[in-house]
Amino acid sequence: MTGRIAPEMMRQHLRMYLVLGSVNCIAEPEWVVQEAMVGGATMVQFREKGRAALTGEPRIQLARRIRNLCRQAGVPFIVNDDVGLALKLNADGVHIGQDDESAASVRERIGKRILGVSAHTIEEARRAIHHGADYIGVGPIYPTVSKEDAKPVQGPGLLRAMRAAGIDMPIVGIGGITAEKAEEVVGAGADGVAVISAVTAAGSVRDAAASIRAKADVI
Ligand code: 3NM
Repeated sequence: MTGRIAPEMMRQHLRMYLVLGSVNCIAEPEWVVQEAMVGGATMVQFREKGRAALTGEPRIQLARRIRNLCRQAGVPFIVNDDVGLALKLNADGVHIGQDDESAASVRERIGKRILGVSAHTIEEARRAIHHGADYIGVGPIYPTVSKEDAKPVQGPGLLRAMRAAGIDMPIVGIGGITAEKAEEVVGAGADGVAVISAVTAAGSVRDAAASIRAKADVI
């Protein structure tokens, strides 16, 4: 790749974005990733957070194994928050929140890799674009059990408001999204849906990913 990712390509990768860490998984995270990709996951984010999260070498090893699975499947592998880990593993990109290192400084460090930034307001979205984000994650759209410090629920209205305000960059909705809700999120203007529990806690990971993907594909 010679330049930064084209927005149209980014939109495709965002269609069904699996976010996970070992804490989110009942089964082995590697198996969850594999099954979700068979079901149709289009991008994967390694987000090893929470009280029982792995640290040190086991965390790095898990990230590396997930990266390898993503590579084999041709699915972009994104690391949450940790730029050092992303560079060490030569990940395809990094996702950061508003409290992490500034987007402009992360952009400098990661070069042309994918940069995703969480945004909860139109103002934050504009700043993220200005600082070099390739996509923004907007949420929580619905109530979530997967993020302890989640902001107040925004509803799909925030997506509509962002599009109405002229924000045309790639957007993924996140927070409490299920197969039943995916269509509404995409209908409100998101290019795709980012999910944790609807896939990681599903009886059939593969079927859950497939049904979310099918709903997110209907634009
Ligand atoms: N970020 P689930 S909500 C990681 O609002 C994350 O920025 C959010 O998990 C945000 O699909 C969230 O299980 C958790 O609700 C999403």
